[in-house]
Amino acid sequence: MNFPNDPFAEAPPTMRLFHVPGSPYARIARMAVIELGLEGRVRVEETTLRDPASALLPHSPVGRVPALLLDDGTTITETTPVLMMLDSLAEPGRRILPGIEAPRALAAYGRVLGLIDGIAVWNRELRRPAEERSTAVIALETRRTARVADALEGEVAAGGFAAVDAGWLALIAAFGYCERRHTAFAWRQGRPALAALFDAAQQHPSVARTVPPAGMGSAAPRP
Ligand SMILES: N[C@@H](CCC(=O)N[C@@H](CS)C(=O)NCC(=O)O)C(=O)O
Repeated sequence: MNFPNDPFAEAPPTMRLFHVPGSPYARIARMAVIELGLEGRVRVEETTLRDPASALLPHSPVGRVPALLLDDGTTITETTPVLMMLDSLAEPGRRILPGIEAPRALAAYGRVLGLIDGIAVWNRELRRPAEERSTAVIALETRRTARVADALEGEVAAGGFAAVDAGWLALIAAFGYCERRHTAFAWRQGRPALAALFDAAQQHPSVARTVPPAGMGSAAPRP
């Protein structure tokens, strides 16, 4: 909210949200910045990963995105703590993380995060040279992913994920990643409700403005 004569009203954003365009986790945080109306306060900044010269490393030894660098030099890592911090900057009515008073929404969010974790492991395995891939890991994550996606199909068909909250953002980020960067998973097959929700969401500004680039790519810079 801006007040008359507020000296900070026009100040450039000072907090920095590190991301890479292909990351589904970072996309959740980027969408949250837009949904929460925080673009004037948080600068979304592309970084490199698995790179000793990454601009992120001086702020976070973990070297993963999303990472939110606060004005006092504190760096928040991991998607959920980042969302907690972003929520704290927004007007209460706009918050996106479900609280303990909404256990079903919280469960839904956690389930989608678990899905993304599975897809990330599966995708990482596929990016390894063929002779180094573990068929057991791929099989495990393929089964996990299908199982969770089937559960989500049922929930969406029953009217779930109707509100734009953390679970919704994570759901769109998860299947947006599958659509563009993990095409090994034919997630639409047999999941019409999920596909319809995903397609309708593409018009949403926070979704349309954060579509990941196509291709599996690599997080590391070229040597
Ligand atoms: N549990 C983390 C996962 C974040 C994550 O794995 N991000 C990936 C990009 S999708 C990353 O930064 N990878 C860099 C690396 O593995 O070194 C979260 O919830 O934010």
